[in-house]
Amino acid sequence: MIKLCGFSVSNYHNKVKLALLEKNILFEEVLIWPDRSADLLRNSPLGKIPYIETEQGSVCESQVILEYLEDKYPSHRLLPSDPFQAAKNRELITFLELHLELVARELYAEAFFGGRVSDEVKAKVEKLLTRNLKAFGELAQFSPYVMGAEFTMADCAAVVHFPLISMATKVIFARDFLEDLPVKQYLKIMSERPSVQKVNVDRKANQELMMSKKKAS
Ligand SMILES: N[C@@H](CCC(=O)N[C@@H](CS)C(=O)NCC(=O)O)C(=O)O
Repeated sequence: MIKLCGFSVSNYHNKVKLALLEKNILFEEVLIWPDRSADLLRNSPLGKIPYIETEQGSVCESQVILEYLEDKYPSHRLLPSDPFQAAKNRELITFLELHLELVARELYAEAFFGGRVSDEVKAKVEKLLTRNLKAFGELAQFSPYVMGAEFTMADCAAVVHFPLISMATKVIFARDFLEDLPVKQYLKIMSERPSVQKVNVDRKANQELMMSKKKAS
């Protein structure tokens, strides 16, 4: 059975978990903190989670894992079967991760972890996110899913990344940068899916565990 290794507060961990749940793949979850332990680095050389363990070995990087799952378990497809439409789906994922989430991630130290981010970095993030969100808005459909009438791989990414981008920009710039897109309505529809409900319940429990660990240390 596949083991999903990571922690449930992580958006990338939850992206993989959503794909596993939506594809009805049996899996076991193993709690791994990004503590740079020898065991973690052996499975994920950058010390990042999630990674999965399969009978053939481990695989890290959430998008690579999703592609592996799609190849290995072709039922309950998350990518359109038409190669062009599949490419358009991957295009959305690249925009979500490379051009939105990774840019917003620069804010997380101050937005979520009590650190400080320089004014220079904030200005750069504001400029890039403004430009990239406009471009993403040209591609996304929200009808009701990001790529149309079906839940796809792009939704596994969108559902987990939007809330963080929204929260981080609200904390740092006092404005939700996603407010011009129908993201609130989208997330409300998505929150009715059992897979999303499971991810949200597990995330809250993991958040509480993190807080209690922090208090104890
Ligand atoms: N590109 C990676 C990103 C994974 C990632 O950034 N994971 C974070 C948790 S959300 C992490 O492990 N951070 C610890 C670190 O970078 O040391 C993926 O898609 O899996």
